[in-house]
Amino acid sequence: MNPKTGNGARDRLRIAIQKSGRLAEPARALLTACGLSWRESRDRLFCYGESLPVDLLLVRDDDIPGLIRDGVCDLGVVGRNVLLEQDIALKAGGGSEAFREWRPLGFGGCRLAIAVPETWAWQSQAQLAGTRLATSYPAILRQWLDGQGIAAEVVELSGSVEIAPRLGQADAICDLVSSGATLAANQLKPVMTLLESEAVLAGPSSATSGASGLDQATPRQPAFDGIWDDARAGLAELLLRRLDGVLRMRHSKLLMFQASREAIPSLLPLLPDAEAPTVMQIDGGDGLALQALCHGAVTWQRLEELKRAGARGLLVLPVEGMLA
Ligand code: PRT
Ligand code: ZN
Repeated sequence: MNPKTGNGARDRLRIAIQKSGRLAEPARALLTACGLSWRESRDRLFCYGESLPVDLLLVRDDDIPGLIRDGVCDLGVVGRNVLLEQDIALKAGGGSEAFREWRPLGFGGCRLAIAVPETWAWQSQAQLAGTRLATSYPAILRQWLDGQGIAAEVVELSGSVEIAPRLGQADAICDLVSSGATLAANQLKPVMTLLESEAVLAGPSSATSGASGLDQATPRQPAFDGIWDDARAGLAELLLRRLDGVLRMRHSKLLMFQASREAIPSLLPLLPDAEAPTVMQIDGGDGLALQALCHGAVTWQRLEELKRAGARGLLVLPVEGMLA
């Protein structure tokens, strides 16, 4: 099926998210913060968009790239690890690029790492030659091994990868790690990181954008018209704009305070991450009220420094969104 048209022209955008699991709640929360709301179907597999014609399909995360490729869904929220694994596997099987990362979403952070028994004296990856490595990410691992010129056997397992060395199924593993507790509990230690992962917004690969499939460093505005020639192009554009606003504001704070005019030269250097502050005169004299949108951390230490430099009545407010 052609992802450009999917099941024919559509006037609603369909986004696949995980039904249950680590990414399910944060994905919904993020889309809710973008102003979307839904009515849920009785089988809890489909959510009909109410505030905008943007529907949700609740599925297993592994199914998301394929649903985008087949045009069943237009976008998806999925771990970069799953997207990259399926992208490499698809291309290895002779397929062409079908989906790509549109935006990193800032949650579900983890890394895909090689871990070896704690008893190994680890020196370099050359030690992996001739070993058996258990993983649920055979395509990423195989590509990495080939790239390093390491001849090792890849043992594909769908779960419980971390106990494979103890069961004698493998010598070492390649698995997702976040806190490291699972590895430690299985007497394993991480030695190499193959991929830094997080949840991403995935979409069809644009024929006209020229972006490499999973280019993480420079997410580009896709050429929507090259992907959809119906209402979905406008809806995706609207959603991306809101998403960028929400992501940008996530760690931002609005800082409000008062100060005398003379204090301003000492205060401004303490606000290097602030967008041009709004300054208002308050009492017909020297008193000013300032308002600054800070994109960095507004810590207690920073507030104390501002106070020492002459700021009074400091208020720190969360910001829910911004439309530039
Ligand atoms: O049912 P469905 O197929 O949809 O879900 P799933 O069980 O395949 O996925 P799920 O919910 O476990 O993970 C979804 C996504 O969350 C993954 O694809 C990653 O992108 C992301 N993520 C973030 C993680 C972790 N952190 C993580 N720690 N996915 C899995 N783990 C596992 C890891 O495999 C290992 O078993 O947690 C264990 C390690 O955790 P630590 O904290 O002990 O290091
Ligand atoms: Zn899964």
